[in-house]
Amino acid sequence: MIKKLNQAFAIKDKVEFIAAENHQVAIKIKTAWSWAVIYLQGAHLTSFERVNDGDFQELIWLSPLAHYQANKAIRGGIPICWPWFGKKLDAPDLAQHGFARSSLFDVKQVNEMSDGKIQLILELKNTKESEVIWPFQFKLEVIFTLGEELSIELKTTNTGDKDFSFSEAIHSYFKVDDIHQTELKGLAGAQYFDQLSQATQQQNGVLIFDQEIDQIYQTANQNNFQSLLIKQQNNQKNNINVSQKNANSTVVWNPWITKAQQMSDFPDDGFLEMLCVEAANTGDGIFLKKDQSHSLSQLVCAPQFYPSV
Ligand code: TA6
Repeated sequence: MIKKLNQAFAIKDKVEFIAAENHQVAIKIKTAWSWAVIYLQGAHLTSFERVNDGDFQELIWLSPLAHYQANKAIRGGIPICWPWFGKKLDAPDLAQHGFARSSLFDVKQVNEMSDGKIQLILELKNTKESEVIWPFQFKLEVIFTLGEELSIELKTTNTGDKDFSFSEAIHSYFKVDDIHQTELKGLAGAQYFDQLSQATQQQNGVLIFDQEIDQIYQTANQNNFQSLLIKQQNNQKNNINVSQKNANSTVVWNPWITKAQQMSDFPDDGFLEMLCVEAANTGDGIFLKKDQSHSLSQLVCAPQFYPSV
C-alpha cells in the first residue's frame, strides 16, 4: 500500500508515505517553513512544526501514551469529530465524536502549489457499514494546506437524495509551555455553555486555566476568519494564533488532573502542556440538501514566525 501511495503521490524531499506507529500509514510533509505528520486513519494530523533558520516550534500536543489502534482515535494531534460532536443524543451508545476520526481515509490529491505550500485532500465516503450507523450518503474531504501556516478545511457534501444535518469539530490539541501561564484571548463577552456545570454563562475577559475546563463558546458563523490567541505568559515566543471560519462554536477543553488520570492514553501530568481550542459546529449543526456542501476551517500560525507574505 505504501509503495503504491508513494508511486502515485510522493513529492521528492517534500511528501512521503511511511509506516508509522503500530504500522499505521502516515504522510510526512516538509515545506520550506514547516514539517507535519498526518495519519490516514482519521485524517489525523499529529505534528505541525514551524521551522525557521534553526528556530523550531511544535504547535501541536501529542500524547506519548497514544494508542495507535485500528478504530480508536489517536490522543492528541487534531482529531476530526464528524458527523456528530460529543455524544449522539438519539444513539448514546455510539462512539463519542462520530466515526470519521477512527475511519481510514483515501488519498484524493497531493500537490505542491506555486507558492511552495503543500496541499493534501483526504477523503471519506459512505460505506455499507457507515450507513448502518448513519443512514446517509456523503463525501467528507479533509483539505490540509501546509506552509507558514496550517490550514485545515472539513468539506462535507451531501451526495445522496436524503437531506441530513451533522455536527463537527476540528478538535485541535495545542502545545503550551505551562497551562498555568497560558491565556486564551478573543472570547471576551461571548456566551458559553459549561459542559461541567450545564449552565450558560458569559465570558468575562481572557480565559486563564487553573482547573478542568470544558466550555462551548457561541461564535458568529461567519465566512471570514475570527482570530484567537493562545498567549504563553512566560514565553510569548511560543504564542499560537488560531482562527476559524464557518464555525458556530469554539470549544475549549483541558481535562486537568482527575480526568487526565482517568485516561489510559493521557499522561497524568499531560494537562500541564496542552490546551484544546476547537473550531466546531455544535448543537443542531449544519443542514445539507442533496448536492449541497459546507466547509468548516481552522487556520493556525506561530506569530513569532509571522507569515512573511
Ligand atoms: O471537546 C471537548 C470534549 O467533548 C470533552 O468533553 C472530552 O470528552 C474531549 O472532547 C475528549 O473526548 P475523547 O472522546 O477524545 O476522549
